[in-house]
Amino acid sequence: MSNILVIGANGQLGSELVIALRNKFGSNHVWATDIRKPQGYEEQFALLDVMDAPALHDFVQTHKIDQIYHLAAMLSAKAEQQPLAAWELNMQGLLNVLEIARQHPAIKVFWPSSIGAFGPSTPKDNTPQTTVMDPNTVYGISKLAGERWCQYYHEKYGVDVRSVRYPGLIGYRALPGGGTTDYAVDIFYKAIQGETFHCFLKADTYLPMMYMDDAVQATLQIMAAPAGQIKIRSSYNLAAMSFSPAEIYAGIKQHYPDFDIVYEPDYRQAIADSWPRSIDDSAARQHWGWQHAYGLEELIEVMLENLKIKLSVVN
Ligand code: AKB
Repeated sequence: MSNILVIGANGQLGSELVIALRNKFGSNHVWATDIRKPQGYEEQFALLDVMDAPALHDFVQTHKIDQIYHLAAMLSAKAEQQPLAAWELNMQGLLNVLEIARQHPAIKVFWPSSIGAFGPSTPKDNTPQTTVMDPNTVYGISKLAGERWCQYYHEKYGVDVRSVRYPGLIGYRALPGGGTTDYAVDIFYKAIQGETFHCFLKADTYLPMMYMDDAVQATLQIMAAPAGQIKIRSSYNLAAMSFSPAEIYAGIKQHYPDFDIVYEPDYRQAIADSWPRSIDDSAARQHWGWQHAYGLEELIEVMLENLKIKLSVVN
């Protein structure tokens, strides 16, 4: 039985992935770690900073860890405000994890890349797995460099590292923080709370997106696949749907006819404009059987249903 370490477990993806990993492997085999304690009681939680390499090393040895999900990172919009801090966290954190995996060959690593690794010269529609990548955000540069490091550690040292390029992730359990695609989560809160939504992207800005359950399934699936099926050791394109603010607004408005939106694009528009509109993820589908379950309609249904419950509990 595996012993699993999730780094950055309090984040939007981490808080959902920990639940899924515990369902699969048993609670006492999954350590959730972060630099702050989560709200409420949490079993098998430890404070751990990925930047503290000796502490990370001790933790891995003490708990006989053989799978690491390294999710701690600064996202695209926030990273533009603190470029050097973002570079330090996003790069050194990954290198610390890869180094531990190099020293402990039994450890399998998951590390998320992103559509942010693409850039303005990348073909925007049905973006191929292998193509021009010229990211012009700090986040994107760190993701592209991270992909190269993953492939390097795999080829030079045999590290079993696996990665996907997530699109924007949308879930109801935890809020995202500091991303360019975060609007697509926030819009649901505003609709349910009866407020006008101020959208920081233009109405027609198409971006690749994914419901959180699909993202979690993809993560479990790529990590469970036999090593021979993982033919790409930088990072796999991954897709489910693409939509614009105008489209998701129209879908939500069918449930909340009085819901209003105003478009107030800010610096995040340039980030979104540098990213693909849609992604070709056929390699992930062929190599390890990836399939998504949620499109825009299903996403809207499941988000509204669950957020209504969540917000009525909170209020
Ligand atoms: C962001 O918007 O920064 C992230 C991402 C697409 O990687 N959600």
